[in-house]
Parts: sequence; C-alpha cells; structure tokens
Amino acid sequence: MTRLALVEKGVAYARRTVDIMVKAEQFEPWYTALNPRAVVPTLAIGDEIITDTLRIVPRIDAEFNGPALTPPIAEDAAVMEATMRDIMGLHYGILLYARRLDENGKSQTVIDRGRFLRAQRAKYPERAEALDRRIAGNERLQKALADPAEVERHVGEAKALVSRLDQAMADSPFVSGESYTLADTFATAALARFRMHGYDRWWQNGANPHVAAYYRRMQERLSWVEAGVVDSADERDI
Ligand SMILES: N[C@@H](CCC(=O)N[C@@H](CS)C(=O)NCC(=O)O)C(=O)O
Repeated sequence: MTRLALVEKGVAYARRTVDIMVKAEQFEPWYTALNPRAVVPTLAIGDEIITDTLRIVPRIDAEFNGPALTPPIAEDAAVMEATMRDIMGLHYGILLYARRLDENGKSQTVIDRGRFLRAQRAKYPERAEALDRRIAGNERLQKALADPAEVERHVGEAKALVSRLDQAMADSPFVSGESYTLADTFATAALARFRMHGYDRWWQNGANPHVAAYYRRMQERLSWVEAGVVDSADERDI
C-alpha cells in the first residue's frame, strides 16, 4: 500500500526490507526506536518517522508534488477513507492460515511462530513489550483458527468487502470516484492478498465482474510492477 502510494505519486524512495519472519528484525532496538509497535511499514520523510499505513499514505499525498491521490469531492473522500478503514480492519492472518490447517484443524506455522516468539522473549527480556503483545496476538489467532464459526465470520467479512467494492466499481473505474486514489492502493494490495491466499474465486466465473475488470486494470498499471505487488507465492515464501 505504501509503495503503491509512493509510486503513484511519483516519489523517489529508498526501500529497506525488514525481515519480520526469520530474522525477526522488527523487534530489534533500532527498529522499535522507529516503530514502537514493531510492525511494518515505517516511512521516513527526512528526519520524520511515520508509522501506520492509514497515517502514512495521506502524508505521502499531502507532502509531495504529483497527481492528487485524494478525491476533490468531499463525499468521495469520505468513501475513500471509509473503504481504507474497512480494508485495514480485516484479519489477514486468519484469512491466510485458515487455508492451511492440518488434519487436526491447526496451523503448524502459527504454533511454531508462538514457540519462536516465546524463545525470543526469553532471549531478549528488554524486548518484552513488543514481544508480549505479539505472543498474545498469536494465542488469539490460534484460538480463532480453532473456531470454524469465527473463521467463517472473518472470511465472510472479506468476501462482503469484495462485493461492496464491486458495487462501487459498477459506477466508477476506481474505488472512490473517477481517478486513482489512496483507496486504490489499499484495494489493490487487499485483492492481491486475497488472490495469494486462494480467494480469487470471489471475482472469477462471472462473480463480482467489476472487481475482476478492476483487478486486471490495476495489474496493467506501471505501479503494479514498480511497487512490487505480489499476488502469488508458494507456501514456503508466504
Ligand atoms: N495497521 C498496521 C498494521 C501493521 C502490521 O500488522 N504489519 C504486519 C505485517 S502485514 C507486521 O509487521 N507484523 C509483524 C509481526 O507479525 O511480528 C499498519 O498498517 O501499519
């Protein structure tokens, strides 16, 4: 989302990939000094550090010259913001791991991650704050994955959001109006994520046709390649 906003705005940027899995760099002191919640992304504009995608992308739009990524009409701008909050509110962890449960209905990856986080907690007591939050999140995730109704609720929310996007795109080529906005960076990334997790049947075989056409248009934009949007990967990469 952040990279799409930078590219669509025409802003040159330097990228530093933070390995949040194997090296768990997000918990290292240099990173939590920038991002105390120990999550990606983080954007530096000069000396200023900005965290949280919902705060980052409007700053990109406001700070730099380039095409406006916020609709000029207040009503469309409100739709844009509401859509971004909806997209950010989904539980992508449940969507991912619910597709990869073993015969006992558990995700070995999530269980292993919990062990890894607890080992990190023992090794680096000074990183307790960020790690404790993540361990609690891992436990909530394991509990949610064990509850089919809960999984269904989250998958249903994501599916309903795709239907709402489809309705929005019946009247306009973009999520909120006639031009590309910040909501399109969110929708593109969310749809790419859904596709990666095997939910693209939601817009195949005639379902949600406006989303299907929209997704193809977004794939054809230069920003798809330049921002490095990824919508397929093997299980190990994920
Ligand atoms: N709403 C936050 C979400 C950030 C977030 O949860 N990032 C995930 C990756 S998508 C992360 O860094 N996770 C680190 C971890 O799981 O330890 C934002 O947009 O900045």
